[in-house]
Amino acid sequence: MNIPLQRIGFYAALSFAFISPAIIYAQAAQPTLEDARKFLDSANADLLKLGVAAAHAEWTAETNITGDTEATTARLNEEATARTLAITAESHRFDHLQLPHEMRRQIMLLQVNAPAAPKDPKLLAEETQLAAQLTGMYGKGKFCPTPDNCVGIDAISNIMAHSRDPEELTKLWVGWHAVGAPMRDKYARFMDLQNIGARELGYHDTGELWRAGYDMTPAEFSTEVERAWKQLEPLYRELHIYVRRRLIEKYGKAAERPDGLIPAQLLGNMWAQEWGNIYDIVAPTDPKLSQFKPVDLESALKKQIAEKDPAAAPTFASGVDLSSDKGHAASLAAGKAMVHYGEDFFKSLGFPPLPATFWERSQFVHPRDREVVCHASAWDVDNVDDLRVKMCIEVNADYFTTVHHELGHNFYQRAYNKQPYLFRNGANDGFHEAIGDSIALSITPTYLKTLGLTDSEPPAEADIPLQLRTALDKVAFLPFALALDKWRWQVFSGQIKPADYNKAWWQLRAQYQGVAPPVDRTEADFDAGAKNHIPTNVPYVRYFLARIYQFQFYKAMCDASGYKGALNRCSFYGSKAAGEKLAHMLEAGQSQPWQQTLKEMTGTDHLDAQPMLDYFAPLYAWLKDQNRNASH
Ligand code: X8Z
Ligand code: ZN
Repeated sequence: MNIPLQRIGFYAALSFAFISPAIIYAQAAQPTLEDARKFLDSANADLLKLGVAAAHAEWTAETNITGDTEATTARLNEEATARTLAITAESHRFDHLQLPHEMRRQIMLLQVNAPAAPKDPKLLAEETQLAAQLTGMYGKGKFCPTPDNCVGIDAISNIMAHSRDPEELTKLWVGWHAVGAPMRDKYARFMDLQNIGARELGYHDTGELWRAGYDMTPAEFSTEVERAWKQLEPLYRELHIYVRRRLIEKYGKAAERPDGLIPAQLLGNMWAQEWGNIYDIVAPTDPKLSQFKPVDLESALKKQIAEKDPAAAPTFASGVDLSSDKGHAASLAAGKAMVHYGEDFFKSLGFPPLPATFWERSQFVHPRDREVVCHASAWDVDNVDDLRVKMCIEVNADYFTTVHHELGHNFYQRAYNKQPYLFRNGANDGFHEAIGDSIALSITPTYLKTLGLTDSEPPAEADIPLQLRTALDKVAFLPFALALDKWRWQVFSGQIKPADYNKAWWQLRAQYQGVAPPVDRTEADFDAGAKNHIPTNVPYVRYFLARIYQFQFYKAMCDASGYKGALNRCSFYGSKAAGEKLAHMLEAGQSQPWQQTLKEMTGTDHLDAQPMLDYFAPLYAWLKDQNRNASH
């Protein structure tokens, strides 16, 4: 769903409705409480109904990219957006009416979640077509080293995670980034059209509209984000200095730049957003620490899945053609087995199992016969219980986390399904992104031992290797998320012009992340377009918030479970008390300001990096020590 703000990584149905003539007629007179009630009842009912229709089209398009599915999605979104805009405009009738706070909140949410799209039907149609095209272009993106050998982003990501050949990494990086270039002009126009819509809604630009959805002013929100980053930046800096040095030790000149930046292709991930895949390169060398290796989750999962499920076993056997019927069935069984680990965690907290339809309707692996959007997402197609994931699962550590992440969305969606439609959403979008991750933080060695995925439970001295492995994913991500949306906010505000898209992209990535592209880039490239959330127009600062919230939630659930030790060793698996706490937060949806929901969950009413800093405190001290010693 490509309607700005409504289009989120997991599926949330569109907000739109039509206004009944009776209500329009009533407009002439001073509206009453009864008018407002009728308006909201009708809005909630219509939004739900039309949202479901749009969701079916969107699901079909993303699991089968063709010109036809793309056109149908664009048309449905166009219709949906037009109606959403109409109902949003209509809601202003009640701006000055005294209303019970629940009704006032629904109206407020309608207004701040309005789509950034022009009223002019021609321009609106153009915008929705561009949105669908850009999504399709990314989904179909491939790198073809030779004409008969093309690879998609999942296969490339797999190679980048494991390859230690700088030339191969550069080739893959450059090859994939070519998907961005053809998007550039379409993207520039798409941004202009959204801004026309945002201005019609009374905002300076779409970035400001996006930042208006946090129960505070857009300016206050920017200040909050900056404050949290300042809390965490010193930790990131130490990590960056340490990792850069170890990469230079490994790769020599290929990793060493005089400007102190790290070449982005060397960090184990196409966007250098999470660095856990290069743990082996940066692992502590001190034998007291190096003897404790974090669990090799990929091998452990493959072994256990093959043992438990004979149907999945051929996935890991050599010589099995995974595109054969047998091979494909095995991949599917392995994908489902991965999802069962995640479901099992939620069940252990007291949540009911996923519905049977989840297992029938989800896309767990890449289908053999068509193009699909592989980027993981979680859906609730009927906004009640038609939960699904859409992924191209492979058995590895990254997907193990992603499975928990996506199920976090699904369990949230189901938990708030008793709320009025306008409240069926995360407390804010950062909450939605944080739920599954806060569960995945419980994947400790103790938990893995419970599951039989490891037989050793390392001692306290092993915390540094493990913390480093976790920080490479969790901490390294923060400035990436920030740079991405700073870029987009500046594009929306006009501070970055299309002629400077790429220059500004790399300036921000250098400034926040301290990374550089492997080869010189020009304005013939459009590197932002090679990251899913740019062409699919999904706001990204939500993931920055989520990285921080997840430690707040995790600590709250650890406390509820009665756990007393060091935070990073806590697993609340099996704790009904933690589950109750979580369920209470999820059920509230967006029915109250997120600050209140957070306070009920954690005792704090603001984004707070402290639990994350506490979690990584031993690592921070260790990194400073390493960096100090190295500079002597
Ligand atoms: O897009 C996602 C999820 C779906 S909401 C798979 N994530 C971000 C990304 O991949 O860039 C999760 C972490 C950050
Ligand atoms: Zn997500």
